[in-house]
Amino acid sequence: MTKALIMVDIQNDFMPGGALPTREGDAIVEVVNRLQPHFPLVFATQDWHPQNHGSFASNHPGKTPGEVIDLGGIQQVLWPDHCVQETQGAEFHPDLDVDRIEAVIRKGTDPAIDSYSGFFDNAHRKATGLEEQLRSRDVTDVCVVGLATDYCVRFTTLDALALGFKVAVVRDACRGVELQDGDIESAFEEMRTTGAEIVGSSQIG
Ligand code: VGL
Ligand code: ZN
Repeated sequence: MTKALIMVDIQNDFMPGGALPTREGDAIVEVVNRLQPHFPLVFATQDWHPQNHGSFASNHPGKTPGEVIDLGGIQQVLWPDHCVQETQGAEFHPDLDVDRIEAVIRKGTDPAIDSYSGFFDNAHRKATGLEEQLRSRDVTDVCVVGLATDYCVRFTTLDALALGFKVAVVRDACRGVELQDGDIESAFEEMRTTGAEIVGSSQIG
């Protein structure tokens, strides 16, 4: 049995003041840094969009962030431009410890489809390589932390469960977008009823 920590999208644009902020997203950084030494393996995902990405409202004339469109046959929430490749907003938070990261999985690179999950695009057509990375190191248990609870943390967790990993999500090491009131709480509830254990950071180690 091997455990891995998966740090989801701990990037500047998801921090307060960023392009797509989560409330108090910066508060998770010290919690995540404290958790890292408790895991033999640490992975990170990075939202990494081209400027012409289909999830950006700016690429759909007349549309505004928060609206939902059909993008290649699936429902897509439109977002402000965020995590554009090679920009400062796409970089990890400057205080995040990155020295122990085994691999960074970049996602959302195809302009035609979004990728909330660290494992697959939103239509489950293409894998990112994270599953192979975990399997090749005999990982059986994953612990998910990061941003945003109601999007990328949620879909990464649901895919990890579907792939057969034992999954824990650290509540105080996650923050959400909360486009609608209650989105964060329903995300935790969905992850829990699907099979993830929702824990506090004090329960780790
Ligand atoms: C995310 C919305 C758009 C996330 C990424 O990291 O949760 N949310 N892109
Ligand atoms: Zn994105």
